[in-house]
Amino acid sequence: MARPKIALIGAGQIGGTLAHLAAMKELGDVVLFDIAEGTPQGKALDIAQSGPSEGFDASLKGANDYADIAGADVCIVTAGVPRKPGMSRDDLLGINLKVMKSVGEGIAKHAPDAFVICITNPLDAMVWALQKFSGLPANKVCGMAGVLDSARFRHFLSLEFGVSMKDVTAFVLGGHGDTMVPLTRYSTVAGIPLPDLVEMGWTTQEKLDAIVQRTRDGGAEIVGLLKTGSAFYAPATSAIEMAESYLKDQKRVLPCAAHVTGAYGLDGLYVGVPTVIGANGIEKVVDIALDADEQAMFDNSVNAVKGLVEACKGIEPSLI
Ligand code: A3D
Repeated sequence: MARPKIALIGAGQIGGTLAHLAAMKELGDVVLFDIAEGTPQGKALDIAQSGPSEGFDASLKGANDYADIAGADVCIVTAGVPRKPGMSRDDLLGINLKVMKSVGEGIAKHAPDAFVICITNPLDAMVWALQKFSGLPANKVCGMAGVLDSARFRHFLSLEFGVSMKDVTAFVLGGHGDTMVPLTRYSTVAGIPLPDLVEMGWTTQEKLDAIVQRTRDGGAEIVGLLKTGSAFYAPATSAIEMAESYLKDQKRVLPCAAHVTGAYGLDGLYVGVPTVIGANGIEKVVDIALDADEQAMFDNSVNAVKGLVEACKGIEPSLI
């Protein structure tokens, strides 16, 4: 059986890391696509030459022509522009929307059966636009944010409690941005919910609130440190987790920006929710009950996403 084909649209910081991870995990053969001539070719060659030491079997190719992504099983989209210090994700909307148009058309023409994972910011609006531009089924187009946001939350919680990250689970809902909703009562250490850990004296409510805020600001903290771009190692790892669940039909329960219709009272909006990812793409949206505070935070996040979607329609009337 032929190896799966993984097309990475955008061969920048995240794209290069995705290619390295996909090859090392032998998820399939990799095509790195970018408009910058030489960049995807150079990265593909460099990563391929790590193969003898790593011992992986995967081919890597760099491309500037969409024809090279033909028949891809998975497309991961990072094409566009990242943030610089002082910028919000939303500041990227106009420029990255144009990029989504060309990417959506390229995928529709050459890889219409792919499972598409968008990473380009502002995430929820860009994945919405990418699905519209590509015309692919909504269950085959999703966005990566929740896996990263919950990984950040899990990392900070493991530091606070002095326990392995493996035993910390975390639950983050809503849009990828300042309005994301980390749900503490669905986040646990070895199954013990965070509010119980406050009662047990493992931490205080104040410290927990500070961790929630640090999670919301997790991307900006790294932008401030790097100064020249945004996070790329953990974003790449998070998207690879989603791609692997699709390719191996693992049916992982992962939070991602999915097309939500019916659940959470939504009608066709892309927003971060828990999903099941398997061979049919987004196979299920897990609709959990929210209490009044959580619902208010979720509504606030949904409204922020809706505002960005409206802004996209204002710029690109074909999306209306
Ligand atoms: P960067 O290293 O600049 O790579 C972007 C690449 O896209 C560059 O190589 C460009 O040449 C290429 N590109 C630009 N326009 C096009 C086009 N029309 N077609 C094909 N390629 C093009 O950025 P990065 O890899 O650090 O980040 C990529 C995106 O991911 C940015 O929008 C970030 O804001 C976003 N991001 C999202 C998250 C989430 O959690 C959702 C996290 C981190 C970064």
